[in-house]
Amino acid sequence: MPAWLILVLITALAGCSGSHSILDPAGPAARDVAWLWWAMLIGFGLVFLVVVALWLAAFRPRERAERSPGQPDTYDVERRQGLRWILGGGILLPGITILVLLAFGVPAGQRLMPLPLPGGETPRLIEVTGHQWWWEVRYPDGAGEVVTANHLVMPAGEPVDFHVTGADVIHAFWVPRLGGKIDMIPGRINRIRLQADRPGVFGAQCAEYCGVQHAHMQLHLEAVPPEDFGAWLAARRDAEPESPALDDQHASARDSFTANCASCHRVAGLSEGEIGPDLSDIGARATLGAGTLAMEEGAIARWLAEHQHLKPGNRMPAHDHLALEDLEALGAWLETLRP
Ligand code: HEC
Ligand SMILES: [Cu+2]
Repeated sequence: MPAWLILVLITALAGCSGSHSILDPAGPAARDVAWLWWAMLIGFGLVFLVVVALWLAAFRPRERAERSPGQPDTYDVERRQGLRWILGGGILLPGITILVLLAFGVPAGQRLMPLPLPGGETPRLIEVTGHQWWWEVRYPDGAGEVVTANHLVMPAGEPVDFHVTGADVIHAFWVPRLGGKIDMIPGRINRIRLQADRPGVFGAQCAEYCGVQHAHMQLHLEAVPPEDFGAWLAARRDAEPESPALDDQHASARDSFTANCASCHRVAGLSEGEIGPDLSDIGARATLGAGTLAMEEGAIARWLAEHQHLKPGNRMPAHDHLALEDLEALGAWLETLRP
């Protein structure tokens, strides 16, 4: 094989792995979808080759037999043959193909549906709401609801039901390696069941164009061992709203938050704003701005100062009226918010 061809193949196949690839399934539903994809690729590849072969054959110059008396008109014979090709290749073959696809596709779709489990138990429920341009994630739980944003943690090795909706326009919830996708429609709750075989981090992305920052609407999804999941949830449910021993700088940053930010953002025990993401555990998140920035020291301050450049048009107003030091202090205090 020539070197360039190997290079092209490697480059093309590189798209098949990675955090957003349906060809690298990590759960039962996604595995069905991947199988269906390969079956369709191979099946339709063969159909394509046959059609091209027939098409080339149709161009082949043919000798026309002279019509001799008593024999049927060659025109009639050819017409009857042509009709057979149309009925066979145009109606029968697609009909069979569609039936075969349905035989595989319907069970695959069934797996994504939140049907009753054989044991009668109900899977854990996670509610996800799409906003322009961020994800709200809620864990309804008898012991008290936990809310977070742009970061979804789920137990691995067991089915989880997702109830999704949209707050403003239509978004779509898609975790390529686990299965999906499903529309998030305002005023309506759609349901999908996903399962991660093993712990890991999986990319998720809004899959329905929802405005200028649609591309910056990523969700960091993490599957953890079930016992860690319980601890993750409990830490957030029972989080102390605030450490009483705030130093002066953090205390004044908190006051600035109450004055400038609290109307839009919730911080458990401090504010109840609902227009922007819940910030109660912002210091423990993986990203900022729905995947726009990686979380690291100083990242929140950078987001506060530059978010309209990093994610132009996002629904948080610029805070140009606050001094850079104030934004830095706000960022430093927000980084301490972790369970
Ligand atoms: C008018 C409402 C509004 C106000 C006021 C507001 N924000 Fe926001 N904020 C938002 C919205 C909406 C987003 C989501 C932006 C996006 O990612 O598209 C956001 C995002 C954020 C994020 C990133 C959150 C995440 O999950 O990645 C931080 C941090 C933040 N805001 C902090 C602040 C601070 C600090 C203030 C006060 C100085 C403030 N916000 C004032 C609406 C607001
Ligand atoms: Cu979108």
